[in-house]
Amino acid sequence: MERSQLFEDMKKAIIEGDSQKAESLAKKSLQNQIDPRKAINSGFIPGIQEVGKMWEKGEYFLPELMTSANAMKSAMALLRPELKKSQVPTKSRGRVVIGTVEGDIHDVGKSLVASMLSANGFEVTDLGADVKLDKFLQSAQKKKAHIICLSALLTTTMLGQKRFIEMLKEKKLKTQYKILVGGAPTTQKWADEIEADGYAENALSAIQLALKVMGHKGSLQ
Ligand code: B12
Repeated sequence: MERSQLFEDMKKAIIEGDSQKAESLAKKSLQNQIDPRKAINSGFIPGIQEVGKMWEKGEYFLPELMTSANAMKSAMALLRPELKKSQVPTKSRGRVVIGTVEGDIHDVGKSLVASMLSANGFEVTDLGADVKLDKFLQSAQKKKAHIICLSALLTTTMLGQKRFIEMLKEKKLKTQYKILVGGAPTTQKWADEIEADGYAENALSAIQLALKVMGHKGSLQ
């Protein structure tokens, strides 16, 4: 099967919320030795993005959104271990605490960023979704993290990113960590406004950003 057709089918499986199909296509891409990052970026992500557009247009409702998100998760569950296998460097590149901020249950993008960071040599503590701001700080202190990644997918919850940075400033801890923000409604402008240390619009640029703030000159493996 042509790669472009495979990617098209992956997109379709997510749009149709067909978990079984998404899994079998993920398996097929691995059998055909397609880089899992390519399968995610060219097949599955365009699918979930299309679902977002259909929701905006009122063509899809919450149940469809959920079945599509589940199909995305099924595919990711198969591809995630392969991401790790393919490229772990031997030396740790830094410790990262990541989560989706409180009030927000979207975790697909955050989990993707976490998997890719870990595949690229970062030691990642994934706190999950709907994470209390205090918990980010407690975990960062416990793990002696270098980077804290805050994901937010809602215009309401992105304010949690701002509050977290304010909290660090109040506690005079802002300079101890590099704070990275991301998620669909966030932008570089927003990151500058709230004085985050960086913003990235997807998982690949998130790795580059993490390497940059850690002072690693090396590019992606
Ligand atoms: C799937 C989905 C859901 C699923 C989530 C399932 C799950 N377990 O994650 C379900 C059905 C549960 C859901 C629920 C809701 N959703 Co929803 N959802 C989506 C949808 C379609 C896709 C999100 C997704 O997974 N994208 C794919 C991933 C790969 O992309 P991503 O998350 O953006 O992540 C990438 C980058 O942003 C970046 N990134 C992400 N995090 C981070 C962090 C850092 C530090 C960095 C550097 C980078 C980074 O890298 C990632 C990988 O490339 C979006 C539409 C959209 N355009 O985003 C709406 C969307 C986010 N949802 C929306 C809404 C309104 C809701 C609900 C409020 C609906 C409701 N009425 O109940 C609830 C929210 C409940 C809550 N309290 O959180 C709106 C938000 C509108 C807004 N502006 O606030 C959106 C934009 C849809 C829309 N167009 O209206 N949703």
